[in-house]
Amino acid sequence: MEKLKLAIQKSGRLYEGTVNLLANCGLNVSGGNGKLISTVQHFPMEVLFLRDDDIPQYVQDGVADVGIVGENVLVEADKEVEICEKLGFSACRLSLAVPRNTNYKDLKWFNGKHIATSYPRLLSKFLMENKIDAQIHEISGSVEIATGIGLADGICDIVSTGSTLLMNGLKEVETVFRSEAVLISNKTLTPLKIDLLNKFRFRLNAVKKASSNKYVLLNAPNERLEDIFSVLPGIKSPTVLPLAIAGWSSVHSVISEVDFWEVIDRLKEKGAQGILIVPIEKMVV
Ligand code: PRT
Ligand code: ZN
Repeated sequence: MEKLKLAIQKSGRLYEGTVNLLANCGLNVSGGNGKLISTVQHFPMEVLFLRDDDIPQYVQDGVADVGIVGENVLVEADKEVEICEKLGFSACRLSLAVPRNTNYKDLKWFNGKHIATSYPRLLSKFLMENKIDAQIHEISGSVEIATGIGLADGICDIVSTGSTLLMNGLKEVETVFRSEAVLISNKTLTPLKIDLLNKFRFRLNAVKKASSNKYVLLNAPNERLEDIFSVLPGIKSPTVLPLAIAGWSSVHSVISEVDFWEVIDRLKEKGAQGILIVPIEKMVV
């Protein structure tokens, strides 16, 4: 039976998020111990464990059908692949940073300066768009020490918490690119592989939707229900069940993580009591 070949990072910052997301989709994989390939139970999928930098190329060439990789690596690699889904983990940004004591006002500061980076393609596109004429020094690692050792005036590197910059006496001054993990696919999949990919994406979306929504249960006097429904649209409409006490109901619905606190405040104002919020595991709508 044909299997969908998925390339994922074998270890590193993408690994845990990827494996957790797959597990939430009912796809249990385990790498480690130098394993290169693993099969998945109950779904026709084979998982290839690779270095993240190699994933775009493998997917372009069809060695893997799909892959999970950071957008930063994908765009820098500049390969012919399709982006299918943004996955919402391993969020980070590619930023320009300069020594902390620099009198930096705006991007023009970089004119005529030397910038060290592992992302020459993304950086040169950004500099060109902003009409900045700077010299790019491509280095493959430890970019954060480049100014300290006199190799460059500034750096362009991946930042998430900012603590690496801080520890190296640097300050972040511009964001060049925002990144998160994405699912990519080969551009010429067979109809059978496309069908498998759609099944996989269906699971991913059910998990993504569930994690951005909460199930809410509350009690309210019957005369306040209409008011409460106006704040709680639910998927179709809220579920209403009578309580053992006459004149009261229990209302069940789904609310999005984004406006969660605002909705809770408004529910309280409208007379809701005993509000319970429960996580949702999967959501198929
Ligand atoms: O071995 P392999 O080649 O597979 O892995 P790798 O070492 O090249 O990559 P890895 O595992 O470090 O990162 C994989 C992906 O995670 C990156 O391509 C990004 O998409 C994403 N990601 C998210 C990050 C970070 N956060 C991150 N903080 N990648 C790197 N960093 C590094 C950054 O380079 C810098 O050195 O962490 C440091 C900055 O972190 P803060 O928290 O101090 O700001
Ligand atoms: Zn890498």
